[in-house]
Amino acid sequence: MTTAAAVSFAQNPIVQTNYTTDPAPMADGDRMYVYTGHDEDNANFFWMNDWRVYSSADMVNWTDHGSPLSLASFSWADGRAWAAQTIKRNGKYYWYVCAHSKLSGAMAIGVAVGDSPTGPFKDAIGKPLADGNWDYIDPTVMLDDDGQAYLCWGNPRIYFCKLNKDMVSIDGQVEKIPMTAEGFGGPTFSERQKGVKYKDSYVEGPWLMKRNKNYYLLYAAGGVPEHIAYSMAKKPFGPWKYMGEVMPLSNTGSFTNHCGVADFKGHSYFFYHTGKLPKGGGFGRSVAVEEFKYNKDGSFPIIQPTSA
Ligand code: FUB
Repeated sequence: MTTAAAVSFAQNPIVQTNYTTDPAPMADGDRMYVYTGHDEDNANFFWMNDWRVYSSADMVNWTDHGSPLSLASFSWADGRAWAAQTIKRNGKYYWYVCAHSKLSGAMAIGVAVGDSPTGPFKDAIGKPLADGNWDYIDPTVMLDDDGQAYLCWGNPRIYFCKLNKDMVSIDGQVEKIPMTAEGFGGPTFSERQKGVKYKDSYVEGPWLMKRNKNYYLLYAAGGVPEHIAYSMAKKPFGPWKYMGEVMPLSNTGSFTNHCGVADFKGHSYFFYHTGKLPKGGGFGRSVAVEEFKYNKDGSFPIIQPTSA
């Protein structure tokens, strides 16, 4: 019989010493790691230069592992160290990032590799995995039970591809997921292009995951400010069914939100960001976490942010 760890609550925001953004949790061994972006002090835009790592054995006390990955790690990158996610395969850790590309002058998706969850990390291939579009942001990665890995990203549409077993090359074509109202809430992508006001639909920050036999895509939705919504599918590439809100709009002090979900020691955790540190806000964000339980049918409950 597995005994679940005692329920414990971190103080939110979980990091009080830096502005941290776009959390991507990864449970590995006895620790929960969280890979974050990093807002600069007194920023007036997402002028971000590096990514950071934190870990905890109890979800209360967090160790700061510093910044093992930055724009300087990628010869092709010159700005906007935006959202990222790390995954383990065959003892190696692959950290998928997005950043502004000096090759294309637009945004690009890259990948770094390391032998430990805290690095050191280096650019795995010396060039972007995908480059050249302003909406090439916010990569999320998932390793399926059959060994097939998938990568998707994008704002305001979702690009989707298979990864080869090496985790650093794309297998086949990059596809665009159909942004239907059935899949992602309304209005559709083409309606939005014509100026129809955002309501529930996908914006950015996808988080692709599998639990039991269900595939989930959580994402920032709705426009400005963002809430978190999700869709479910029976296959990793859909068709997706819009399921509704996970974290509704509330007074978090940040007009963006960005989530990551992971199980750890028998508990389920939802990470997100707010503007709740002193002098924080839309460009001074901070990672927070809430424990939750899935509904019996596998759907997500409504998760409210810590109010104070
Ligand atoms: O942190 C920069 C950008 O803000 C991310 O890429 C988006 O998801 C939003 O959180």
